[in-house]
Amino acid sequence: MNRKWWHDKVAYQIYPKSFLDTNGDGIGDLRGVISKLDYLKQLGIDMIWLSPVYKSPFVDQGYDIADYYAIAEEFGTMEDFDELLAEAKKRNMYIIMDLVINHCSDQHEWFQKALADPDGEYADYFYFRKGKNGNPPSNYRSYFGGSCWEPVPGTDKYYFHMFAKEQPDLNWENPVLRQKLYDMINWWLDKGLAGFRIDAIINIKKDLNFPDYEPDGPDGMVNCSKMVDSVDGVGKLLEDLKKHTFEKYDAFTVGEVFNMKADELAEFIGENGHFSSMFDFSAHCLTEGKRGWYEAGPVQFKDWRAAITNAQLTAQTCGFEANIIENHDEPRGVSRFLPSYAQNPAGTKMLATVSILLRGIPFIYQGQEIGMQNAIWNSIDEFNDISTKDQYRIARDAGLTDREALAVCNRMSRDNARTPVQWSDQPNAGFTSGTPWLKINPNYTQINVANQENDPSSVLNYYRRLIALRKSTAYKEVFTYGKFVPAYQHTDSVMAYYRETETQRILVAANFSKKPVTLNLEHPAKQVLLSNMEATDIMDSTLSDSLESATLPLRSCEIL
Ligand code: TEU
Ligand code: CA
Repeated sequence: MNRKWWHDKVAYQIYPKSFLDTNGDGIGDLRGVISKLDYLKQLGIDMIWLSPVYKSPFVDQGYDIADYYAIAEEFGTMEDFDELLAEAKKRNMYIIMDLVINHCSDQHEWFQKALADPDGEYADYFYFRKGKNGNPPSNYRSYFGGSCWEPVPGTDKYYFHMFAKEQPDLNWENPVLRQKLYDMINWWLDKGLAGFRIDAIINIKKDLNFPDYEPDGPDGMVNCSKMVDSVDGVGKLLEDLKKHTFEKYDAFTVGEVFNMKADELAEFIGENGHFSSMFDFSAHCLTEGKRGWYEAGPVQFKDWRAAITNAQLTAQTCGFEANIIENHDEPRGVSRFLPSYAQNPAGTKMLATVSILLRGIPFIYQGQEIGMQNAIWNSIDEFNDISTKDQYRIARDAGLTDREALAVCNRMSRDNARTPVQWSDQPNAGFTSGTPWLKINPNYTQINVANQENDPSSVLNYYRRLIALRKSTAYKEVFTYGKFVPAYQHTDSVMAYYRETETQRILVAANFSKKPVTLNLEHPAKQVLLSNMEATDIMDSTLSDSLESATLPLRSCEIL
């Protein structure tokens, strides 16, 4: 496998709106990001993914772009952005942006021109289609609820959108549009961007016949992902995209890809794949119901372990996946993947260890490094997220009471990840001097960066040690290129694996149960590199007594 500059990088996702506000309007901004570059550098971060900062009406928090060449006023100016690039460069850090090109905002000039002339050239930048017998052209349900088709005012046509109606899908069959997108991408790369995280990209290929499918819900509609599953040819589009843009710059790309066909991984991230990497969502998809997450139950440990193990084994046959615990679309990992008795600092460190040392590129989501958790939401009105409101509505329609539907939103809402970063125990968690745009998790008085800075045993300082270990001269090779080998999978509650090269073997072992567990070591251990437990830990003492240990006692994370 050819080595690439990004293989050994550790990345961090910033959701700018909730990161740090510097002018008191309650909205995080680019100056806030600039002011925390040293903090991120100290954490060990090499690469920053900025969720969208382009001009947008924010119907879907910036994933609805009105101008690909402009910075949202809320976040600052192009000068701020250029300064961010320069300051990152000074620190040897890379910036990647979000690339949202399956759709744009209905406020984008292209769409406005299309509406003004529904038979003109701009209408062909989108999918404008006539209805069928007074109905929309097909029976697809959009990801955010309701039909994928919205009437074009004053005509007998509809336009197509897989997300909100304010996010019309772009017509990738149109070469003029494609060239405009390529020019835009190259314009950003010329500025010095290191690459992109590519949004919802699998959706760009449509079946131009838009055939009806068997409904999957009482609304008579079918999830529009059904069309994505059924159509071929996305690969050709992706290859063309890469050839005209990323490839020329040796840019790093990480795809947000759901609904890929199982045997296509190598085509996506192999040696000459469409992307440098793509996110492994296999553990997150465990809670994906047919019509979204409203019907999903909690994640079972064994399913979680199997999902990650399988993803690792598959990925290492061809390339590098990007590993996450959470992102801006998912609830907080600590609240989701840890049993309630382990939702404490020791458990948080355990989850971090298992995830960060996997084979692939770790992406840490803002606040994860201090163990931020889901918030408690008391009413549906406290949420801002468009998809949460839709899932609540579907849940109510399906017969759940307000309390039950609210409970699901508490567990699964995307807003759990979007509450502002907890910087200190000062008012508004040090995020803003104004009124925060979204509620702050009241646990900020305990969980915050300032508290953890000075506590050597904090989650934050553990993350620093963990990342430093991964990147250390002695172990960088094994953690970057070492094989992933699952271990102790017969145990009920232990997630364990080796990372190995020809000369090194490292065991990562985590006990998710309430009881202590002792592993009979297959390979005697020589040294403990890192433990999520305190220094007095039984594990450390056992091993220092006899440098060749045959057993490994793992305490339960129930112990605080
Ligand atoms: O998310 C896309 C997404 O999460 C899914 O809807 C996915 O395409 C679908 O489940 C496939 O089965 C991205 C962003 O991360 C998210 O924040 C945006 O809201 C969305 O795209 C629209 O741009
Ligand atoms: Ca601000």
